[in-house]
Amino acid sequence: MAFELPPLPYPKNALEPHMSAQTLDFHHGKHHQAYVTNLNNLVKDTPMASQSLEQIIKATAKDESKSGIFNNAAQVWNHTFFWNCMKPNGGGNPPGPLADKINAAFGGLDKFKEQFKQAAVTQFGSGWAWLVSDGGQLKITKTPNAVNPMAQGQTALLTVDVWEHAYYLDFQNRRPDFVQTFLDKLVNWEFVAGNLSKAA
Ligand code: MN3
Repeated sequence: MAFELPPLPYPKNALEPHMSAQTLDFHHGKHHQAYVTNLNNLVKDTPMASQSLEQIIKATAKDESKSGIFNNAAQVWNHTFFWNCMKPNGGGNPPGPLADKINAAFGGLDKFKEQFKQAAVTQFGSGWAWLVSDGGQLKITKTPNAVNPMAQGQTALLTVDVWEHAYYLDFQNRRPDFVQTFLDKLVNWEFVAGNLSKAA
């Protein structure tokens, strides 16, 4: 059973004006699709073809000789997760229990946003910024290229894609504006809270 590109969880124009249909057309329809196609080609006729993305990511994360498989499998997973981290009319305040955790870990939502944005803006080159649960502790991290928290034993709660293809059509070089818009207008806090409840 080959890996398939999951449909977006909302219509392509549903995140406008914050993320354009054109961006999602390329980012989901071309970039995400390419990772799916590459992964299928790389694992074809191997035992990995019948494994889950999670199994493949964990098995290849620390094996240099499998970096092609890791990069494509992780990018398939990361993008599906990223789409779910957003929703139309997103942003606003996290639900109560998650808000309490964020307050305890970062000193409030505004401070969390500052630190998350700082991680996203200072990831040099391509990569991702994350909110993770690390043994029950909330932490902000950033990773290069395809690397994701699963590879380091952490549970991903929220991510933003900071590869240029994620924002160039809408924001050109203004990554800080993209990340601020993501935090203020797009984050699906209910999805984040659901990830936290599964992690605990
Ligand atoms: Mn991307």
